[in-house]
Amino acid sequence: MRLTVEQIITYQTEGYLIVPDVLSADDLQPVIDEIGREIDDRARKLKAEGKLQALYEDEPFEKRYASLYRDCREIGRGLDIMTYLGEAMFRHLGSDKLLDVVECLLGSELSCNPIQHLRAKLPKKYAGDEPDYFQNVPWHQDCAVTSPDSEASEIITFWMPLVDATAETGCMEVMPRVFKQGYLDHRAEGGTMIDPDKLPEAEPVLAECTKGSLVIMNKYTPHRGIGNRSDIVRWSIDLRYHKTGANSGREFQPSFPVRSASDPASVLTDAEEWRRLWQSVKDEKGRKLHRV
Ligand SMILES: O=C(O)CCC(=O)C(=O)O
Ligand SMILES: [Fe+2]
Repeated sequence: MRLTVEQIITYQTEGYLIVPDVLSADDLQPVIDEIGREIDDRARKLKAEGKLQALYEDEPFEKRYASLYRDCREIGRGLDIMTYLGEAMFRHLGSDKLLDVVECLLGSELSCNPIQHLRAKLPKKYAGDEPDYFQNVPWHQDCAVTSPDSEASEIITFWMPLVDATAETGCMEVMPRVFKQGYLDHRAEGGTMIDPDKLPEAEPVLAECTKGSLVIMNKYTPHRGIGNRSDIVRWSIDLRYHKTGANSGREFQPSFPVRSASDPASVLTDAEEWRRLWQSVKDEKGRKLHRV
């Protein structure tokens, strides 16, 4: 799928764009299955250690993790793309359907940015007494999690849910057009967030997004995740892409070419190599990732 000129203009003027039905259920299934296996492995390990009693094996992907988390929060410790490093996820990062859309905004020399996350937003009733920001990301701009030397780079966020993201399950909320103001001051308490005194007065828009659709955002677009009032986990993946050669905002983490018209052989197709790249920076724990 290619973006229409109207969609590109909307993205460029509003600072965000919802693109329906980019990926099919079949496209996402290998990723979902792989996450399911990772959750299963973690659950069995915790059970063997006596930290979990029930495995909830009969519960579907949308529910099982919530039951496990309610019983043992350790199930979620460090659960992210760069920790479990799955083959299906690697294929997803470079999938043609996704990159055809990315190419419409960034051209044909594309790299996958290392700022990429798998998120499992839990229904409120399963998260217990946790602080709100554990599940709901407060108002921020994604540039706040990049280093300032990447200011000149266009780093675009591609957010995609693995279940329908609605006002009930906890979709994102965005502030249209505000990206034109550039970087707003952030503070670090309670999650990286725009300084409440500097929060623009723009009318926010709910970015509801079905499974298979995308929310695309400019790195200066303020956005937040709203609470999950449903019974299911709001699973989502957020990826970022930039033009190959641009500063990624995380130069000490691995970026890699996913598409190149000029040098197709430069594209990373070996999941093992991708794993090695991440494993080689794992020792850098504790390094400052956010601007504030
Ligand atoms: O998934 C969410 O609720 C927030 C995600 C987010 O801030 C992002 O993808 O940049
Ligand atoms: Fe964000």
